[in-house]
Amino acid sequence: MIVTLAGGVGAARMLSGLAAAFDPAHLAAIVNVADDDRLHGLAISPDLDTVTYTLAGAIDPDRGWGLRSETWQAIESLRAYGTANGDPELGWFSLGDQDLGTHLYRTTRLAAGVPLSTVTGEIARRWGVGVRLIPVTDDRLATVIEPVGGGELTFQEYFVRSHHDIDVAAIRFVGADTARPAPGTVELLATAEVVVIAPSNPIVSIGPILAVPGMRAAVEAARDRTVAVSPIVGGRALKGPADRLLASLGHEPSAVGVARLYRDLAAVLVIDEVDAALAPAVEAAGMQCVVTSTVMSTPEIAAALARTTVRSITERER
Ligand code: FO1
Repeated sequence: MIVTLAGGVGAARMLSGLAAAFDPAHLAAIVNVADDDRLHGLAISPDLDTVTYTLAGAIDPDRGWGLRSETWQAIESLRAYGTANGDPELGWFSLGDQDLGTHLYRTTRLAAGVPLSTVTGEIARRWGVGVRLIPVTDDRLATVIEPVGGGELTFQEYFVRSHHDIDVAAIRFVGADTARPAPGTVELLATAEVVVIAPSNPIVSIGPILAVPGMRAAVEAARDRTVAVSPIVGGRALKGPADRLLASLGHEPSAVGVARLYRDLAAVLVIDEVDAALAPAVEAAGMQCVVTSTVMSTPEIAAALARTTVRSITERER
C-alpha cells in the first residue's frame, strides 16, 4: 500500500496523481479533520470532501473546493434572511446546493451513531472513489487559532471568514490529548510500502494528523519508507497561508524550513525545481532531497510527481 497523509487541495491533487500512476486499490489516505466544523447544524468535513470530490473528478477546478457546476440557491436564501434580519454575515461559509446533500448525509449518519470513518467510506462509495479514505480520528479534533491581540477563532473563521489575513500568535488542536487514531490507520502506516506526506500545510493540515496520540510515533517508525513533498515553492505556499503561518510560528518559510520540521518523519523531501539551489541545505538538515516539478497544474504533472515521489523510496539507495 501507498499511504498518504493528506490535507485539502494540494493533497487531493497529489492523490489524483497517485491514482493515475498506481492502482487505486493500493492507495489509502489518512485525512485531516481538524478543519471540520458544525455550521447550521451540519457536520462539514472540508478536507475529506475536497479529496473525495477531486478523486471523483467532480471538484470545481478553479476554486479547488466544492463541486463543479454547483448552484447556490440554498445559501443565497439563507443570506437573504440574514440581510433582512440584521445579520449580514449569515451564510459566510459558502455551501453549494449539491454539496449540501453530502453534509446532510454525513450529519444524519453521525447522529445515528455511525463513526465518521464509516460514513467517509460510504460517501467515497457514492462518488466511485477507489482510494481508501480514512479520517485520522473518529473523535473530536479541532484547530483553534489564537490571533495576535487575543481571542480565539475556529479554523474556518480564520481561513474563510477572515480570509486568513490576520497575524497568528498560536495554534492548538482541541481534542488531541484524547483522540484515538481511526481504526486501521496505525496498522496501515506500519505495513505501508511507501508513506507520502502530501504537499499540505505542515502546521494546520499535517500538524493535527501527527497530534493524534500514536500517529507521530507510527510515522517516525516508518521514516525509512516515508517521503514528503514540500508545499512551499520559492518561499511561498501555492494556496493558503502555510508560508505566513510558518514564519509567524518561528519556522523558515522555505523548503529548508519544511525539511527541519519533517526530518524525523521522512527520509526524503521532494522540492520544486525553482528551489534546486536549496537541495544542499535540505540534505544538511538531514533529508535526502529530490528536485522535480511539484506544481500540479495539469493531471500529467501530478502523475509524474506521484511516480517520482514513490520511486524516491522504492528505488532509494540506503
Ligand atoms: N473555502 C473558502 O475560501 N470559502 C468558502 O466559502 C468555502 C466553503 C467550503 C464549503 C465546503 C467545503 O468542503 C470547503 C469549503 N471551502 C471554502 C474550503 C475550505 O475552507 C478549505 O479547503 C479548507 O478547510 C482548508 O484546507
